[in-house]
Amino acid sequence: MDADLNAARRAVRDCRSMCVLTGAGVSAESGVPTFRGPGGMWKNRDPMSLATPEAFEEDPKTVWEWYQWRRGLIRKCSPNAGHAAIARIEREKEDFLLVTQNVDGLHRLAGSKKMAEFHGNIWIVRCTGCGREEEVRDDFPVLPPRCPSCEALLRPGVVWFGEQIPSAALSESLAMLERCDVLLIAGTSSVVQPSASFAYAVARRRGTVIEVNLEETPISDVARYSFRGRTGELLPAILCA
Ligand code: BJW
Ligand code: ZN
Repeated sequence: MDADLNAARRAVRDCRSMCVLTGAGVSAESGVPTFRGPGGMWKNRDPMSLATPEAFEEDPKTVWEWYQWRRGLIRKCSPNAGHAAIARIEREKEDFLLVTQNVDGLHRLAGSKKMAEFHGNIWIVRCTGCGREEEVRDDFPVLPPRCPSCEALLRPGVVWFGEQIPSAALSESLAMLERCDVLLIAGTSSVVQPSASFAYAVARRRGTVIEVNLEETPISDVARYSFRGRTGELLPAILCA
C-alpha cells in the first residue's frame, strides 16, 4: 500500500497533463448524500421517478420537491480537504481538467477553475419554454417554479438519465482523455455512462489510472493504482506530496 501510494504520488508529481474525475463520494465528507450505496439517496427512492425527463413531465412538483430538499442540504455544506487538494494540484499543472459529475458546486467554492460540470449544476435553473438560464440560490416559494418571462415550467440545470451531456463539457473531456498522462478517479461508483468509460479510454493507451474509493468498483481492476479509503484523507496524500 505504501509503495503504491508513493508510486501514485510520483506519477502525479511527474506528469504534465492530468485529468481528475470526481463523483458524489468526494462531497460525502462535506455532508452531501451520495446516490448509491449505504446512506445513498436512492436506497429508498427510485431514480427513474426523480432523475428522468419523463418523471419531470409526469410530476414536476415531486421532482422539484426533491431538488429543493437537496439544494437546502447543499447550501449548508462547505468544501472538504479532498476538494481543496484538487484545487491545489490544478495550479501546479500545465495542462489540467477536472471533470465532475457533482452538481453541488463545491469544487468551484474550493477554488477549482479548469472544470467541466458533466451533469450540470443544481443552482442553475432553465426554462423549458424559452430556454432562459439563470443561477438561483434561494428557495422557490411555490413548486414547481415558473419562468418570469414566459410562464413555462423551470427545471433544474442538471443532466437526467437519457439526456445528453452538455456539449462543451463532453468535447473538452473527450479531448483531455486522449492526451492526459494521469487520470485520477475519485468517489464515483463508475456505473453511470459515459463517465464510467473514462478509465478504459486512458488505460487502453497506457495512461496511468488512479482510483480512490471506499469500495471496489467496476473500474478498480483497470486502474494501475486503486486505493480504498476516504477522499478527504487520500486525495491530500496523493496530490499534495
Ligand atoms: C466514497 C466516499 C468517501 C462514498 N471517500 N469514496 C451505455 C450503456 C448503458 C447505459 C447507458 C449507456 N450510455 C448512456 C446510458 C444511459 C445512462 C446510464 O449510464 N445508465 C446506467 C446507470 C446504466 N446515462 C445517461 O443517460 C447519460 N446520458 C448519456 O449518456 O447521453 C447519451 C445517451 C443517452 C441514452 C442512451 C445512450 C446514450 C446521462 C447520465 C445522467 C446522470 N444523472 C445523475 C442525476 C442527475 C444529477 C443530480 O440530480 O445530481 O447524476 S444520476 C447520478 O449518478 C448523478 C451522479 O452524477 C451520477 C454518478 O453517481 P456517482 O457520483 O458515482 O455517485 P454514487 O452515489 O453512485 O457513488 C458514490 C461513490 O463514492 C461510491 O462508490 C462510494 O463507495 C464512494 N464514496 N463516500 C471515498 N468519503
Ligand atoms: Zn421562459
